[in-house]
Amino acid sequence: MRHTTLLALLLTAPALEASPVSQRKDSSDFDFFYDMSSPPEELDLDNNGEPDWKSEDTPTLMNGSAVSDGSNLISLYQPSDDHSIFRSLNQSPDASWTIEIRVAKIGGESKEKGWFAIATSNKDESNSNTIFMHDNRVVTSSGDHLSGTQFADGNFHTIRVAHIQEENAYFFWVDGILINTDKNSPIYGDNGSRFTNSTFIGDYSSGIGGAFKIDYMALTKGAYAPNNETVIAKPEPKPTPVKKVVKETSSLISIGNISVHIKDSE
Ligand SMILES: [Ca+2]
Ligand SMILES: [Ca+2]
Repeated sequence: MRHTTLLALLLTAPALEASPVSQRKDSSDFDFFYDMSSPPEELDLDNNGEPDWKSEDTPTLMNGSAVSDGSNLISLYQPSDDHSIFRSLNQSPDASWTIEIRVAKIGGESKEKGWFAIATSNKDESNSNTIFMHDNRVVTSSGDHLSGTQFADGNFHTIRVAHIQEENAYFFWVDGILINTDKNSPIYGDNGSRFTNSTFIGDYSSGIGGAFKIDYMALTKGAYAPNNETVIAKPEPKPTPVKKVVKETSSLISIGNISVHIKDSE
């Protein structure tokens, strides 16, 4: 029997395209893990002689969590200085990385942008991205996700953000559930501004309110899905937003409609 036909078919068949987040990794295996048993702004896990994080308002550590009481204008961790742990991961627009944060809302009133957010931008990237936690939904540049879910129940919820090797392209999971349409459809950062090489975590703008506590923050190089991943079939995504470039100023940046003053690190 001749196998030429089969071989020809195999050679001409389109290759199945692997998802950019086909690989999985548990956050306990990430490169850097901050369990809030000691202040992250005092730790130097990458041994570069600089604190890995900074905090505009030093959070209170209680029972292994970092607590924000909701009274601070800018709360918790902002690696926007040259030596921060976040900047060790994102040295080009297409650098891939993953951040996972486990957080609970513990009181207060959510504001129009929710009670907790993670904003990120790679070095020299043309735009930035934010994921907002609301009491009953999650919001990204792609719209509302997991609507009707109770996120203000006092329990911990796990947010994972993965930047793949494509400028402005992200995948997100909340409590292990993929919020992208599928594993080949990135959500594109469309924040209307860029703040190259930085991330802002927590209550960093006047549009975010409420008290929360962070159980841990973990970061790693590479884009990974969580081990406990759930992928739910969803309707077709909205059209990909047009990427916009807005120049940043030296000391005042815009995140969406919100302006945030950035302090230089000491
Ligand atoms: Ca360091
Ligand atoms: Ca902890």
